Amino acid sequence: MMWKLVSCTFCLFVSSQLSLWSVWASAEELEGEVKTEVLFKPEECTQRSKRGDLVNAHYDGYLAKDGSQFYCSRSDKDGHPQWFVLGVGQVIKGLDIGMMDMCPGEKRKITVPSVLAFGEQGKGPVPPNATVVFEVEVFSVSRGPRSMEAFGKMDIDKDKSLTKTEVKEYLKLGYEKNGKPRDEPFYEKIMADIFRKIDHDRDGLISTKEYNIYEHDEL
Ligand SMILES: [Ca+2]
Ligand SMILES: [Ca+2]
Repeated sequence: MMWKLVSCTFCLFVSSQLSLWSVWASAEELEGEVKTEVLFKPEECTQRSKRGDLVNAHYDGYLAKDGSQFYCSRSDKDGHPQWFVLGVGQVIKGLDIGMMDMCPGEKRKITVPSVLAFGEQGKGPVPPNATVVFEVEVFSVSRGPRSMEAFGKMDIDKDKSLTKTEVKEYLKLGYEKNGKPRDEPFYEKIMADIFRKIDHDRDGLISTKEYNIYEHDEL
């Protein structure tokens, strides 16, 4: 099948997740099954992704009907892999489901029916009622950006709020521990993304309340 590039600028991420939250949540009630096919699985699997994990991944999106490509994170946003919290509606429902239980380094092909993707309306280059296919590659899986255990580790001065420096140090440690230290701009991009999503009152700090928004979830 010919994978034709249509657009790489289309962004799946929900910039204001809260307003669309109910849309994703209601999709749960509808019929539709996500199909996953493992394309590559590393021999060693240190950490499997689960709900609430911070995941770093590339994914390319295609329309199932003709294979045309509508999204590619490899060329969008300077080619940086995407960061998101798995299982909480930061990506389309089908990816939240289809990306569970993945190892760092694993690649999957995930087929998502429209009810768990862009629905009856479609979005941007995705037409109404379209089944979509994602080719996903996971780079890292970090446990519990939303676990209070992780919060405690990040909160170096124990004042129950996280500064950018505290979060950055935590991320750096994670990358260095995995033998993959990154440069400063890399961390800055991640920080901007994390604070945009979590620091709802925009005071430059992550409070326990902002952090713990998903506390009812099984983390
Ligand atoms: Ca602190
Ligand atoms: Ca805040």
